[in-house]
Amino acid sequence: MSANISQNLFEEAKKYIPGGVNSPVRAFKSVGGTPRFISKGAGSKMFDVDGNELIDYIGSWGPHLFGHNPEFIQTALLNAIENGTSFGAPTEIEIKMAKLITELVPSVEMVRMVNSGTEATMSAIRVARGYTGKEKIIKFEGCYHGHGDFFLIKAGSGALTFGVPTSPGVTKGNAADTLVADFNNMESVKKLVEQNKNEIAAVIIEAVVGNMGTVRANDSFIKELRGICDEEKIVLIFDEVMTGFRLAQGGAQEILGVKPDLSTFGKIIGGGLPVGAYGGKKEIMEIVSPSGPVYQAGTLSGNPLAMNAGFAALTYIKDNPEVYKTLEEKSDYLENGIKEGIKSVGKNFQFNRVGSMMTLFFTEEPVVDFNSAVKSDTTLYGKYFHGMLNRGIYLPPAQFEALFVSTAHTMEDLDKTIKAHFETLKEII
Ligand code: HOZ
Repeated sequence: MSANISQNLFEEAKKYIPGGVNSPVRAFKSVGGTPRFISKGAGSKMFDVDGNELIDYIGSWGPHLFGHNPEFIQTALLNAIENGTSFGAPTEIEIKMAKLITELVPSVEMVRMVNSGTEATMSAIRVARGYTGKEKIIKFEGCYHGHGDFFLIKAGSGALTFGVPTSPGVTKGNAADTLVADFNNMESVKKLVEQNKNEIAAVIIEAVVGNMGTVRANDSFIKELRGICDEEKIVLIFDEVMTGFRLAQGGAQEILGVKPDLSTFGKIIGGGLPVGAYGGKKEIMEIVSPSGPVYQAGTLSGNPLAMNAGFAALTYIKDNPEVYKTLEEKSDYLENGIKEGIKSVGKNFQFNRVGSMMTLFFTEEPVVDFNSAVKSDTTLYGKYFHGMLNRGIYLPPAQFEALFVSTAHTMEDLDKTIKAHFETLKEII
């Protein structure tokens, strides 16, 4: 598969953009080789500038539940753009969007739009601190909540991929207010709560993690976490930037049966445009400015293009709840094929899947938390990634990420993927 044009663009990009990319994982650094520059997406496919057609399992890291560029989102955008791109003043679509989110996610009674998942998580923490009058937060090792200073401590995703889970530039002060617990380990949470009595404002978690690869919180763990937050008056925040509206209409909280106090969203609520949101209990959200004292603002927040695209996506989900059944069937089919492929080479590599999010870990021990995830052989993942890419399958260019199935993936795509998987494993094991 030729990548000459991508290679030239990458060299050019590196002169003007740090590392040649605007977000680290896409540079292919952990898998080696040349990142593909994409010229177009349609349905389940992406097309690179070298003319290669790729079956895409990133889907812009989650939002493309219906594949690339579905007609109903194009139409919503084209209609919106006729009326202007940004006003910095309220529009009616923002109310429709907020109402729809509160309808689909019962724990969300009020919601504020922002421009990215990072903004959403940073703002949710500020609100939790303002609401409780406390300063410390608990996050989980390997969970990633965007690149806000106080989250870049033992973080997952790109931070983990590049081996600097705690970034330079994060001050000691910021780090001191962030306590790190072990995912799926209630004892570690209890210990921190005990040691920091009445000081913890919030616990933030990806209840189904996408950013150390796919890892689901145990039912008992997440219920106990809810319990301890209630007892200690700690705001429980679910980071649903990846899982919101992807795993179910009501996100990870719906499938786990636990209601957080605040939730953060991104990706799909912009239908593929840059957007984020945080929301939750009215009593908490009402302290956000201008109804309350906690300041948070943004000129592009509630941007009419993003709102119209997102509203089209969420309306589609509301009107067609069977999309989740379709996603489950397709994902299940892919899972079976992948597991057969693993067996065919006599290995027991772990495959974690929750709905249409999944990860093949190159380790034979169950992956339930950060420590078990990092046992994966990342060199082998790199070989696997390239074997698949050479066969036209585009996977996350890092072991510690999820891959995403969309309704646009056809049976032919899935069969082609499974065939490529068998061949690649045979080649690299
Ligand atoms: N690490 C991000 C997803 N978990 C990747 C974002 C991007 O490169 O677009």
